[in-house]
Amino acid sequence: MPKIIEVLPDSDWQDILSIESDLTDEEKLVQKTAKDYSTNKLMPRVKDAFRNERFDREIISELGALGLIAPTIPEELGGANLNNVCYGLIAFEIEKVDSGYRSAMSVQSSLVIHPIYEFGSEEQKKKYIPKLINGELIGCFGLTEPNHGSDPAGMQTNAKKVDGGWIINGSKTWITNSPIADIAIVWAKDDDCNIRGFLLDRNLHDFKTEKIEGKFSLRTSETGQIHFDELFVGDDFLLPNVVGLKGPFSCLNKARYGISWGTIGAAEFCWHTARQYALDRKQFNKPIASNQLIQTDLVDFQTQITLAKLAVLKLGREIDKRKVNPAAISLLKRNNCQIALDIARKARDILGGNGISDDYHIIRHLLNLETVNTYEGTRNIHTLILGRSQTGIQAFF
Ligand code: TGC
Ligand code: FAD
Repeated sequence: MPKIIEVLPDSDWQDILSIESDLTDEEKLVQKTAKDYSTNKLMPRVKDAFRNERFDREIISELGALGLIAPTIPEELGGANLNNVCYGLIAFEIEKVDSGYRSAMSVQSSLVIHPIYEFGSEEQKKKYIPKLINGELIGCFGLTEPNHGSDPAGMQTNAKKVDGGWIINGSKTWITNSPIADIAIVWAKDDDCNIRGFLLDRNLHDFKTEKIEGKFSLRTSETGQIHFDELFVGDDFLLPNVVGLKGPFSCLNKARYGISWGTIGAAEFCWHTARQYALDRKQFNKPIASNQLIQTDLVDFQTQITLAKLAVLKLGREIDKRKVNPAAISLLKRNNCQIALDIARKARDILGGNGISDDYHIIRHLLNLETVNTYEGTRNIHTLILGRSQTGIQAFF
């Protein structure tokens, strides 16, 4: 008689719902490539980079050489033609090391290459995408302004149509990679108040970027401002195939999806580290893991992470079918950022005093996740997007 249920061992605690078995061989291989790179090349650098508030530029070239940038782009433009689940698994493995490194990969893939691919001319695609994919060029995405963060519709950056091109005036702030970017995708309002996208090339366009110093979060990532003062941009540098906020928002769909995977990578690192610490650390003559209060936290971590991973895998499969309600992306961006932040916070407690030392990495994840919960739409904004989606009533203003 065959057994009705095969009983699996407790050694499967890390993947208690066998989520890995739902991945294809190709997806497993991509995940392994990203994991090996992150473990062997990113982890040894991260402590020093975070302490010194430094992004190592060559990381983009290394990611490019391994095919880990914009993996969903077709081969003729230099991409690996992989699915969105592969993209998510890459974000998961990189953010297990550091959210700042995942940010660099996300911005390059979803916010720079994706808009050129979706909205650019054939010339723009051929000229820029292969070099962005192999990491020869680095890009940034300018939507947020000093007076317009959650509400980009109010942006003040203006693009005035003139003979042969456009004159751009204004400024952007909190822009990942702007100080080191060769290319900037910039969103500006034309004289009819329509939002237009521009591809600016540092070799041809004199835009100024200024690094924002003193961040206590995402310190391995360069963040800066961008200033445009009567900047002339030829017609060839307009992204011709989109008008309106759906341009930047459709890029954000892809990036927010990546964040939903990445934050679970950071949370998983904190969970595994806290579990091992709780097994090794003895107080009152026994491992702290033998206390019910500590086990409750570890089980809550396991539950939240398992459910979040399952959900984001389902979301990836839906995106691969090219059918998704953006509110579903908001649901997981909002949920997964919050649970990762909560897990990092509690995991830090489990490590006691050591929890605040960067030798154990949890405090760095906790500080990083403060940014991840804010950028690409704050928790409040995703709450209001979801509230509008289920009631039909917008409550932004
Ligand atoms: P709303 O009226 O809702 O929409 C205006 C137009 O946009 C379309 N749309 C979307 N299209 C595709 N995907 C989506 N998710 C879309 N959401 C809206 C919509 O259909 C409409 O199109 P049309 O043709 O009718 O004009 O616009 P609203 O002004 O009411 O928007 C409200 C709100 C709050 C949802 C929106 O402003 C918002 O999402 N705010 C958050 C801002 C944000 O996320 N900023 C992110 C900046 S980039 C960043 O943080 C990068 S960090 C990178 C890193 O380091 O990893
Ligand atoms: P605000 O919009 O001023 O919000 C402040 C607070 O008010 C938040 O808690 C918000 O939830 C709340 N709030 C606002 N409106 C409402 C409302 N209607 N109802 C309830 N609560 C509300 N942007 C880019 O364009 N490109 C980038 O590459 C980029 N990288 C970033 C990197 C870092 C490290 C950081 C910190 C930010 C980055 N951003 C980037 C900007 C980011 O997207 C914005 O910070 C974010 O969208 C929030 O905007 P804000 O900071 O202006 O906050």
